[in-house]
Amino acid sequence: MDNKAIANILYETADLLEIDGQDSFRIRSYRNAAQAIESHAHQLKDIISDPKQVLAIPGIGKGMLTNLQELFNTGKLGVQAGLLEKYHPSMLQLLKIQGLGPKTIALIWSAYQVCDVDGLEKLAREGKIRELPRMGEKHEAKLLKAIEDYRRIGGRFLIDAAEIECEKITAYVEKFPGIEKITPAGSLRRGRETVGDLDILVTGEACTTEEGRQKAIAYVAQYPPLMDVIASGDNKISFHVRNGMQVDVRLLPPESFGAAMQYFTGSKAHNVALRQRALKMGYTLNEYSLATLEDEKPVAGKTEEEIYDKLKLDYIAPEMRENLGEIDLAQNHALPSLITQADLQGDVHMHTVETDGRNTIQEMAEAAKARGYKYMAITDHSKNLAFANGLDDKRALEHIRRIREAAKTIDGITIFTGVEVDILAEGDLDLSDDVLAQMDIVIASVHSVFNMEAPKMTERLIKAIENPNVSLIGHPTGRIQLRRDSYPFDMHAVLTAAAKHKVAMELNAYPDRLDLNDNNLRQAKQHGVKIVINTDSHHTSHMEKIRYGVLQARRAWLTKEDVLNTLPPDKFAQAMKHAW
Ligand code: DGT
Ligand code: CA
Ligand code: CA
Ligand code: ZN
Repeated sequence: MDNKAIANILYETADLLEIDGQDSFRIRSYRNAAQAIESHAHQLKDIISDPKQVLAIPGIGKGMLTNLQELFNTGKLGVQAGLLEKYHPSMLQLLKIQGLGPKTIALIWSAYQVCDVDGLEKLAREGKIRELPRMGEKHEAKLLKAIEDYRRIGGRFLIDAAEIECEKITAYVEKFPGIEKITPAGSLRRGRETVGDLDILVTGEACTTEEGRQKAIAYVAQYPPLMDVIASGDNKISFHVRNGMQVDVRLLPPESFGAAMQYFTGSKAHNVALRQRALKMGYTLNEYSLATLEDEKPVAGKTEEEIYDKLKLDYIAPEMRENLGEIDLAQNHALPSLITQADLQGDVHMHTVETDGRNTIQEMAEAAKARGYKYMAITDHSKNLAFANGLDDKRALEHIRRIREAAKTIDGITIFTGVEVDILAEGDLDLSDDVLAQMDIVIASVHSVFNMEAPKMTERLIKAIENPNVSLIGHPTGRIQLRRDSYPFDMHAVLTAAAKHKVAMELNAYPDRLDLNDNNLRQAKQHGVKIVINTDSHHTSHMEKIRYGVLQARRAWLTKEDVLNTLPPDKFAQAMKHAW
């Protein structure tokens, strides 16, 4: 059990306690502990035998220590198990519906014993929600709208959540004897920003006979977080895990593994185009092999590479397989050389304890250096973000002085001074120009007043771009995945202005944001606008999220040349002053 898994159990317990109407102090203690463990530098499993070390973690007291010891000794948390027995696990699903809190869920449960989305919708349509205390027709209508939204985007998961689930299942399945390889396919392998269901492919000696596969499937069916089996067949099992995610596990003999990887990675559109090409060349292509049409003799199937090769195509990276022209490029040996994580030389959007971050300048710099970066930047918030304790002119100047001081004490990495300055409603910036002029990097972002007509929002963004101190626009569309849409604006006009003034656009790699997204990035490239991939880290542990940004950049076919933070430090610094 790693820290993330433990944190998830504690978060879930807190939600359940809240549904159960327990006192807020107790609930908070679980959330605080979850947060502390999630961001703790050491794995709890390595220190659990030493209570002193565990108690030294802020937010963990004696009671929580007992819980954690129980968790490690028995693999279960009694409190959580008890609550899950009392309430159905699908209640946790209801928490994902906008505006539906644990108190209301508990109220509905006590009145109607309903704890799933379908049941809830039925109650609302029958006018039964309005009859509850403190509820009315308005609440009921709002709930129906929220259920509708939930169904539209719900059921999809952020890429990091899908990845974590995939890792957990992999760790479980690989313990089965005779299983040699377990790989994600589907949208997760293509790096899509959200994932509908998980497709996991498994191969090895155990998958070569019907009997072996049945045994392996029976083992998968015992996966502890499994909630219900949707379907189970000769070489496949589909099930739900507790958070509602569907997982399809398929078992293939080694000679078919490449064909299955190709088929189940998709996308569907890419597969259809590829199969048509195969047919024209006298082959059939399915999840078992590429075979001749005439006598169905397999000519490829063990690896994806040999399939593409037999179809006279260069190997196409999974992120490009969306049938957007990649097959033609592969035929003409003209595929772009996609950016990789190793190309990145720095991460330049980071917050510290000075505003709403959790680590100091030194800690962030050391962490960036440990990742092998040549440079990084500290870019704390400006005063408009009062809840984040944003900087005014005076504090901003003091802060850059501190950043310069810190830079003197750390070798081997360039620390740029910077700020993430708010773009105010009229397009003015939240710090004075002569303060901004002293920064190496100025990220300008919208953090408030999202409800604006598109023309006004477009003007607002362009005004910020025209400020000569601005180096790049942070999370340019403002969307929060599965929660908040982009604010409306004219992307074409904004990108045109950005190209004219040589202001870069951020690809914010934080999985909830991924902003710009793959489509926007492609558009930015067409306009000649350069990209900076950043994590917007508020904690040293966030820096690894850079890879989700790289995946989106690859989905947009970006190369090293399109991304400014692949440049060496001096060239990058010039680029932040419009020299690119
Ligand atoms: P998702 O789960 O909605 O995020 O998206 P995918 O791409 O993972 O889609 P999924 O799970 O329905 O199917 C996995 C892959 O299997 C898909 O990318 C391509 C392949 N596939 C599924 N259905 C078909 C089909 O009808 N024809 C072909 N050629 N391939 C299919
Ligand atoms: Ca899928
Ligand atoms: Ca699937
Ligand atoms: Zn921001």
